[in-house]
Amino acid sequence: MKTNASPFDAQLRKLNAAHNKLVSRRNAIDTSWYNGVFARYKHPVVTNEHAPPAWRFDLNPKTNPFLVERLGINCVFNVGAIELNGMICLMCRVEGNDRKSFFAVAESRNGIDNFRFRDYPVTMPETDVPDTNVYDMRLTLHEDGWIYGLFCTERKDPDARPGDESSAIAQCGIARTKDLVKWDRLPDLVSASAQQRNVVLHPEFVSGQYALYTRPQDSFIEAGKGGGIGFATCPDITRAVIHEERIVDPKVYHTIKEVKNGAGAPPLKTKKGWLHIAHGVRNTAAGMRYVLYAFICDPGDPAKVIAEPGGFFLAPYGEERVGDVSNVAFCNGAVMRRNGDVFIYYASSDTRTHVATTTVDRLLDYVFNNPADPLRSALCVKQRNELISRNLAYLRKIR
Ligand code: M1P
Repeated sequence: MKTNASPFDAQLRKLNAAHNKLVSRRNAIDTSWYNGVFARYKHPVVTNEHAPPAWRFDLNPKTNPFLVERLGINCVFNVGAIELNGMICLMCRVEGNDRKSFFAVAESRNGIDNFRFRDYPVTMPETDVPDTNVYDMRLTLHEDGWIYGLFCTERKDPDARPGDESSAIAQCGIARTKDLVKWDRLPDLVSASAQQRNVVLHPEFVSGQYALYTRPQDSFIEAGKGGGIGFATCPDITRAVIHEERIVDPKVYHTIKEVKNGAGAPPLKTKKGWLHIAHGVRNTAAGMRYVLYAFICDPGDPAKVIAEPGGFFLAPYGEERVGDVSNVAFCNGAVMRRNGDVFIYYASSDTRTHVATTTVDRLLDYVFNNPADPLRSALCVKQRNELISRNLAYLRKIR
């Protein structure tokens, strides 16, 4: 049938149809993957293409006769996550074509597909020192009743030499809300560390204080001396000052976290302890490789690691390996439902966001029963031989 639609209208219809199709698409478990710990899914849950056309195009033919994309979206990754009013809400790091990131909430009822952005991104108030870039928010529903968003605020290094347009200072921004819409910005975290990224607020008071997992760093990229996931407390989150940052999970030579590591999602409260999904980084000839790993802290002492399986929990797989920053898996948000289902949101290669689903029982089995890294090849062979011997003996017995 012939229509009289203008090229503008026809193109806009195409854009809207493609967007609707994408945000309504069902997701399904990727059955090509199995490790008994978590399920992967066929499709990412949020991508740059999930951004509504109204965020990218001027939709008025008078002011945009060629329907040109005015403000492109490059990628959507590193999401905080929370369950609110029956919806799984992701606090997305949305990066425009101009490289600046901002926050926007995408929500879904089942946590696996049909994520839709709210009409507007988050308007995050600034402190007296404007942020150049903000990213990687961790959402913590704290027992004080507020939802906190701790994120990285990045600004140009005031001491950068003339001509150096790359040196930056990363610090921890803090804001709080009740609804993810209206935010109160609090002063940035004050610590002795030159750089501070990947700071996570613990959901409960510890000895009457707010408790933070930190990542003290000497320089923007390298962890430098010491390094690892730190732990610190402060009495007042509205003027958060920390002094000692005790390293609770250090970086370790020749492991998946030998260059640096960082806390990920706020820890999940389980009957056996505080469960963490963190990230570890090692160097390779092709650049840094970021993977996720897991550990659990004492139920009564969230600064004491009681079990940590060796190796990675989740690494980039298939197409996840390639993106703006390839070979990166990164997690800063997970949701545990009342029934024990766990949704782990992770980004691949600083480009798109995926979900991995599991249950708290499987995660506890993983952290307590998968062996620790013995740190030397000979001991790794011994560890594997013991597994094989047990298996062969078992198989002989049941045949
Ligand atoms: O590019 C990989 C990640 O690099 C940084 O993480 P970290 O501070 O541990 O090095 C962050 O910029 C993160 O956003 C990014 O995904």
